[in-house]
Amino acid sequence: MPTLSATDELIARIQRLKAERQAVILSHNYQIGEIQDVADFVGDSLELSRMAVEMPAKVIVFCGVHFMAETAAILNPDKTVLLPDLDAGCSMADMITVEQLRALKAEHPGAVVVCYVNTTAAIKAESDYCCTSSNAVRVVEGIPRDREIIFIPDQFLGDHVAKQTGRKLILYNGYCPVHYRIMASDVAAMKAEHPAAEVLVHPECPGEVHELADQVLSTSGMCRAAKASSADELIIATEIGILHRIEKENPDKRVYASCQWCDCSHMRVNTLEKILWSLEDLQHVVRVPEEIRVRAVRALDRMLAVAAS
Ligand code: CIZ
Ligand code: SF4
Repeated sequence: MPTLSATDELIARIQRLKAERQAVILSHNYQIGEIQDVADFVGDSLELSRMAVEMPAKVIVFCGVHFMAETAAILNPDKTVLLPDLDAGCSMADMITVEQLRALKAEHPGAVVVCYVNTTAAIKAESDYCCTSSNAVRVVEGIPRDREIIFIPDQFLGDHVAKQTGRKLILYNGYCPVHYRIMASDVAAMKAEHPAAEVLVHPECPGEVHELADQVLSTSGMCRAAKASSADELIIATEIGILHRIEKENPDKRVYASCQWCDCSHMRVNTLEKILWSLEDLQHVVRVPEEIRVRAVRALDRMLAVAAS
């Protein structure tokens, strides 16, 4: 009998325990390749939120960052949601506090608050709508034109949505430090080197990078566009974990990251070992206090009612 490698052994133990626990493993598109490969489903946060509701599991091992697991916990109070490492935070989500949002609301009484999914449960509880990068434009389009809109926390996604919808949004100055490192000059140099490549840019990138894009898309939008593209080469401007999926799904295309060092340290803390420990000890349970959950779920239900674009 052939001997199993340590990684194969680890994966076999994860699969056995997953069945025993009636668990599913959900992975964000930015997770390391071996986690994506062991997961039951890989997607963006809108798809993962939907899967967390639809999959008939008792336990959800959420391989992503804290706000994503929290979102799953808000939507599934009867399921156990586990985050393999509690250090998987999000620098953008940490950029706005409830006090800061309340101050903004006090400055603009009557404004509708749209929060990006990259926020804490407490911020979602103070918001009217939640959105992801794949449905932000549609969420804003669905709000009556005579209402003022506060859009938090990502200024670059907010600016993109304002341009796409022709709406004037009240923006906040949050941003993702990983996407902020993606430089327009680097993307321009790559385009010069690969003039036939299609350029796919995430809306969290700075505005000058959007201007160099063929399409500005969420991560799962990028995966769909990569498959549909007639180009042989793709330049991808987002967190580099996504290259694993795009390369796997498009073996005939050459895929270039616009920034080799744009990896998110929060996304990287999850490992196969930590998934196994998470299943063994049912750790770390992500819970949202009921008083916050019931308020946050309204904004999330409105997000789920709007399709991805
Ligand atoms: O919504 C998500 O999953 C995030 C954070 C990025 C994206 O565009 O998929
Ligand atoms: Fe947050 Fe940026 Fe990491 Fe996404 S890539 S989890 S927005 S810090």
